[in-house]
Amino acid sequence: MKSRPTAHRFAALASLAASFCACAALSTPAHAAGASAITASHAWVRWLPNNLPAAGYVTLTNTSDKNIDLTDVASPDYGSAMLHQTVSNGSTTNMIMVDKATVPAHGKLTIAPVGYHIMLEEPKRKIAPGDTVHLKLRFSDGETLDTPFAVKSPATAQ
Ligand SMILES: [Cu+2]
Repeated sequence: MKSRPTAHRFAALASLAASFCACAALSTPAHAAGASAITASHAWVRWLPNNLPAAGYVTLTNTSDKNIDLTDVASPDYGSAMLHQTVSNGSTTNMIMVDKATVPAHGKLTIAPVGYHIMLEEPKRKIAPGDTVHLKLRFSDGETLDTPFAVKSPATAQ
């Protein structure tokens, strides 16, 4: 994950996020061949105007009998892609950077509004609702999923 905390709207969390991200960057993903245990569905991006960060959402299904972590996200369409989690502390809601999210064995991880999201910043081209962007999702078993995400405006997104 590429850390660009200064570009983030929630600057108060930047130093915390940066320290989390440094740990994640040091871990080297293993590369293993084999059948794909993870499948992605309902992949979409909530686009926002005025260069505000976009958010990627996806449902990940694990057909294996072991927990598998989503450990990294990258995109040819954005300069920065980070896994974030929305957390509520009583009356306030913030988001923090996380270095992994677990897809349980024979289960699903739903990356959806209110829970996790993939924060997307620094678009490398003009991206608008109706476009398709690609995210590379890397997992703890060495698998990488190159996944198309449908770009939607907030008005049409569910
Ligand atoms: Cu975020």
